[in-house]
Amino acid sequence: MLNKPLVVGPGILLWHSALAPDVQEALVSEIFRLARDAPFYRPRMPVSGKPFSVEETNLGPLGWVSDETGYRYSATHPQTGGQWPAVPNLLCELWSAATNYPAPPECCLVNLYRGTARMGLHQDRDEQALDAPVLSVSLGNSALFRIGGISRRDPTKSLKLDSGDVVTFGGPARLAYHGIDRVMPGTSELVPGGGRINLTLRRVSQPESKTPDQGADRASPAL
Ligand code: MD6
Ligand code: FE
Repeated sequence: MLNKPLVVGPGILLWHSALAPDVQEALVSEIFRLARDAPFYRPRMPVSGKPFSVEETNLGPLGWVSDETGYRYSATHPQTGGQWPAVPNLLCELWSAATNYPAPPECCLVNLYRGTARMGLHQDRDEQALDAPVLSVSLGNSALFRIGGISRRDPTKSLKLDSGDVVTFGGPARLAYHGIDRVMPGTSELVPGGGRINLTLRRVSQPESKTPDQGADRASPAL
């Protein structure tokens, strides 16, 4: 399913054009179809309640949501109160091929960038399973992705992400700061109405251990 990735930095892997154009097209139409059940909405910043410039929805048993009370995972859509649609099989297979993680993703956050939407520098750290990488899929217009280190003040580098690109953040990069500086208008015709879609897949909870040994290991890590 995947070729050899480019190592962008420690723990950061990039598969350029991992998804063929017909697969990208099918994925985008599937996302808009699923979004009829779980519509895109604008999350709000903790405390201030300022709306995000990005619109979001989720797929999977847990959705990542944000409002005045903070960031959290929720089994239900904040507006409809309904459960999130399931993660499409293709994405579960991609997760497994790219991360080798022994359990399926629990959250696929869908970010929709229209117009001048962007995403500030942040860490993905609301998950218990920090041993699992985060996997991101880019669809539609190209974007300038900024990646730093685990301190906000660490130096950053910029990476262009094109439609069909897949990135994983794991190990030393799992808590690296990152964000989207800018989406480049007119660089793709993939997303109806224009813009960019990013899918971010995550394992949220620590999987149940498969053997008593692994369980003992997690309960009392060797010191
Ligand atoms: C985006 N991506 O590409 C936003 N998070 O629109 C992310 O926030 C992200 O690309 C964790 C790991 C990879 C990512
Ligand atoms: Fe992120």
